[in-house]
Amino acid sequence: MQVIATAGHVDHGKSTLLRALTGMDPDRWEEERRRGLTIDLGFAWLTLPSGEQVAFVDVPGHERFVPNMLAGVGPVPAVLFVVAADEGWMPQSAEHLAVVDALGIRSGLLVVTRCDLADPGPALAQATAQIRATSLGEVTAVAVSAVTGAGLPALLAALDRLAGGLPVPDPGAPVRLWVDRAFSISGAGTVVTGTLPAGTVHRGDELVMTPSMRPVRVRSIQSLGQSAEMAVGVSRAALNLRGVSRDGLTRGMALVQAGRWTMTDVIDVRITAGDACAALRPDPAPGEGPAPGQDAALDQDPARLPRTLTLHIGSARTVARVRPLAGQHVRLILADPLPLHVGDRVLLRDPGAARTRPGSHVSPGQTAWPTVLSAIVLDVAPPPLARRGAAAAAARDIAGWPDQPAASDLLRRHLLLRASALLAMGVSEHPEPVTGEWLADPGYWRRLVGGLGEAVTAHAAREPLTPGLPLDAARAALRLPDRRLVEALARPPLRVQDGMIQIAGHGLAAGAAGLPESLEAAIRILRADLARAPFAAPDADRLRNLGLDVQGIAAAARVGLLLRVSDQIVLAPGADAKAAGILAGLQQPFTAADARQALNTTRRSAIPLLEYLDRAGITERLPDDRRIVRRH
Ligand SMILES: Nc1nc2c(ncn2[C@@H]2O[C@H](COP(=O)(O)OP(=O)(O)OP(=O)(O)O)[C@@H](O)[C@H]2O)c(=O)[nH]1
Ligand SMILES: [Mg+2]
Repeated sequence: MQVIATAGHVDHGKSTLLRALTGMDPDRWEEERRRGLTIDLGFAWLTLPSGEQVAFVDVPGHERFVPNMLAGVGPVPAVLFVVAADEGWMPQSAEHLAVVDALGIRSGLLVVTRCDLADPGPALAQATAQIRATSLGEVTAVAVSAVTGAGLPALLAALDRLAGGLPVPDPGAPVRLWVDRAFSISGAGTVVTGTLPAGTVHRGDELVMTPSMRPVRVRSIQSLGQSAEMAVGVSRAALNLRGVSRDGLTRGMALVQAGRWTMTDVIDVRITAGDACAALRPDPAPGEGPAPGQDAALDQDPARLPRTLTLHIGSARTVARVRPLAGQHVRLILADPLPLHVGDRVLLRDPGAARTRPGSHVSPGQTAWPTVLSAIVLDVAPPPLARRGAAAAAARDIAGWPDQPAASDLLRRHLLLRASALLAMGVSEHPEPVTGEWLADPGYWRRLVGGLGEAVTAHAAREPLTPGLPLDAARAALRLPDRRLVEALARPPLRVQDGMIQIAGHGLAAGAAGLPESLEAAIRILRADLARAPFAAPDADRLRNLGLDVQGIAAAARVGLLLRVSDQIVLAPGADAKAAGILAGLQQPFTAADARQALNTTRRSAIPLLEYLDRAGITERLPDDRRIVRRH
């Protein structure tokens, strides 16, 4: 199936053409039929000679109903651009073309209607010239009369060629069905209809309804009036929903696959260049200022954008407050959250422009007061702009990004992202997680590795009593959201043990602590002794033989390689905590002799160690000389 929307000025024959093609009346309302005017979206379909089915979304041409037109054309890949032979290019011809261009629609046909009333030549030439300059480019043009039937076979053939050449959307793409109608059928319950641009909805699927994110079950599917097991984008679909009442369901809501979209009300976008950019600048005096198509002024001064714009995507629209960043980049704060991906294209209109625009004449060949801007969503979860200069910095972040940002772009800005969050942003390809589902910017991760080493060393120097830096303290110091990231960062000589980051082995890697190599070597040997007997402090002879004098011991203690218990007594870092743990296992209070025995050491080592623990508040010496462990 293909879905094609009509476009064109009021009364140019869009609905009549669809009636002639399909035998169905797209004007559904009594009021529309009475007034001969399309107000809301209409739907009709046919099977082409090739067998391909085409669904049409018929839009109103009247300028008052442009928002309805936008809702209809928003999610479709192709248009039938209608111009009446007897009227030629008119204001809403230009406005609808600007919309099509802003949406980036690349496929379509030009249909010059009412050619029984006038020579189609001039209208055709005029329209072709206008269309050529847009995303549609060169299109096939067909002149028709709905009254005489002239040109209709040629139009059907052209539709077949168009339908056959349209890209086939990914059936596995995440589902986002923009609701354009919601109603209830007695006995069946709630039904929503919409255009599914890509992906697949099966009968029985569970989707969520934005913005409430309430889960709904697809009870049954109809497409083009027929029951169906599934709808595969691109298609028109009517979904009968379980678990939701008709109340509160409106156009602009979307049915989405859980976890595949980011509901957001703050986005960073790139305003794309084009004729439409001229619309949002004051009109230059004749003969000066940028010609249409030059967006130089916008490039330099996004502050000229109105403070608020209306944002359209799919069948949705909301008010967007504009916060200029720099250049073409702006932040939009949306009045209502929308399910968005990076790379999404949104359309921006100046609601004030409709009141001020000329409304009457358009000279041939001139692009009439384009009223829409197109923007590409670059970030659906941009960091807040807190500091002064943050706007310029934010623009610098995203200025070099492609229109379809990749994981590496987003990670450079966000530093850390969960793979699931990235998927909800619309990016499924990503580098290997650093742990669990955490993805990290490589440069940031390298800085973190260094940062953790510094934090652990500084901690060891500051608090030689503790055996290492607790994971949570490290997490806080590095401002990380998850302890597992700290564990993933620890690499030799750091290691994770007992919920702490410790310096592994007998000290830091050679030279890492910044001590003379001979001193570090001596310390390594000493630490090997202490690994075997943790509370047997080396005696004076041993220290002298190793060349460890008072200054050397002090230096080693400062960088956390040794624990200096007293002038004569040195142990390995962490010996104090280890001793506290052992002593806590004794019956409290305990004597110095009990402690010496439990620690399997000599009185010479045990007494200074106990006094050290007293000073550190780990043990407390009672008036009767016995001790209790206060904390460990
Ligand atoms: N003579 C003649 N009249 C036509 C032709 N096509 C449409 N009309 C008439 O033009 C008028 C407008 O036609 P519609 O089909 O309602 O136009 P529309 O583009 O759908 O208008 P909106 O939906 O309001 O924008 C009607 O009176 C039609 O009968 C045609 O090929 N020949
Ligand atoms: Mg109509």
